[in-house]
Amino acid sequence: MPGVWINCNDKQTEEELICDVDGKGTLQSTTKWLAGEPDGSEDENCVAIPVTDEIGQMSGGWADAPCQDVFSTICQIFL
Ligand SMILES: [Ca+2]
Repeated sequence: MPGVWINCNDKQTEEELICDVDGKGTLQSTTKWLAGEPDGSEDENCVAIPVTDEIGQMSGGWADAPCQDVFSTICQIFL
């Protein structure tokens, strides 16, 4: 699953999602998981937005993935 990182993880405590969008590491209260996600338990502790096709269209939701996967990172997104 290719994707882009959004700088959220549950490395410290499983299922406690910390998002470091402001450099402070805030516990995330709102999530946008895709259907069936998160599904990786302790093997997948970082959060990505999957890229759904070869032109880079994003799925719009989140999926957990192994933190060592090499993806690009979103720095800012306009909604
Ligand atoms: Ca996890």
